[in-house]
Amino acid sequence: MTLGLVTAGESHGPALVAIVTGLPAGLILERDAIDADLRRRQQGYGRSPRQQIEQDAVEVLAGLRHGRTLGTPLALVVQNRDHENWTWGMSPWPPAGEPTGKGTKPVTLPRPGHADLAGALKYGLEDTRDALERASARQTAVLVAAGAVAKALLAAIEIEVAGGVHDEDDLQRRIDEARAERDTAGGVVEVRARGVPPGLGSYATRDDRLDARLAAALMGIQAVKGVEIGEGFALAGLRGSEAHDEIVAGFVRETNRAGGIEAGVSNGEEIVVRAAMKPLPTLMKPLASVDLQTGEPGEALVERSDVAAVEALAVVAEAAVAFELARAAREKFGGDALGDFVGAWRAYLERIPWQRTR
Ligand code: EPS
Repeated sequence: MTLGLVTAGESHGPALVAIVTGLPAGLILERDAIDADLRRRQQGYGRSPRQQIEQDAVEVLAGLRHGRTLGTPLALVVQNRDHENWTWGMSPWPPAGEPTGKGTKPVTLPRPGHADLAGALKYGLEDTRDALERASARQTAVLVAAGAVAKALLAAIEIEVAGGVHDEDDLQRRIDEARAERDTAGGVVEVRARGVPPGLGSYATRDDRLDARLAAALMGIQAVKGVEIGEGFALAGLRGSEAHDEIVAGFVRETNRAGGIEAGVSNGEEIVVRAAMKPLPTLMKPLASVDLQTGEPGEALVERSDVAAVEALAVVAEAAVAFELARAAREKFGGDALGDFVGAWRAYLERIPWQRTR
């Protein structure tokens, strides 16, 4: 038993879609809780005016009846309100009538750092919009909806996941300065998960390792260029005697430099992961580029965008971590009905001599 997730959707297309498989039957979902996370993702300093157009809210098309999961694929949808300005440009079918609205002219000046050039070369595109629309971080909206579902499942086994900005102190100042210079800014976010029992993930194969999965999930978010678990990169400079977390009575630790994961397996301490976001690649003062049509030097595409989306990343990273933890928990505790899943978790906690401290 495992959880599956597939998403689809272009930034200015009609809607974003996620299908979550492998949920147990009988999990109660709160629409308000999902929508609250969608709103959190939209807020934050430095976002584009796009966020005043969108009012993200979840729609459920399948897998739920009267607020309870059916144990069948759960289909989630978040509409793109901005699509009404792109009905010709982003029409799924050949558009009727004269070009009107946004996205009608091909984009041929790729932005360094975005998917434009890679997509054009790889897929043989003449209009980089065919790449950038899907590569856009807009799709993180529906990932957050799936993450909210994962958080509901984790709550049933008393796991809580929370993301926040790591270098909060000077973030706003850095964003203000970047905006004033028509530039962009990045930052670091941190996600913590409390209540994770020892034994999620495995050292058996690379694909089972919880740290590898969390890193892949975080790296899979747009603009993330670095991930660390616990003290991560700083551990490399320490001696072994300073780097590891001694085991004390109850099989718990007094320090948590490992960030709650050893050998790819949770060890019962808080899980701590960080993700570094690069400055966003759409600049109002564009970098050098080359026109895909003419081969002539030019300046990269300039279009409406965020100055920074670090606070949004904190919410998205929280969702990604929650989804991976829920997936590992489904693999460990299984069960077709929610009660089976929770019962297996309880029995496991009774079996192991670990003393739960939080
Ligand atoms: C994005 C570019 C901007 C962001 C977008 C991600 O879109 P637009 O050009 O429509 O303003 O606002 O993020 C969202 C729309 C969102 O909801 O997070 C990009 O190129 O990745």
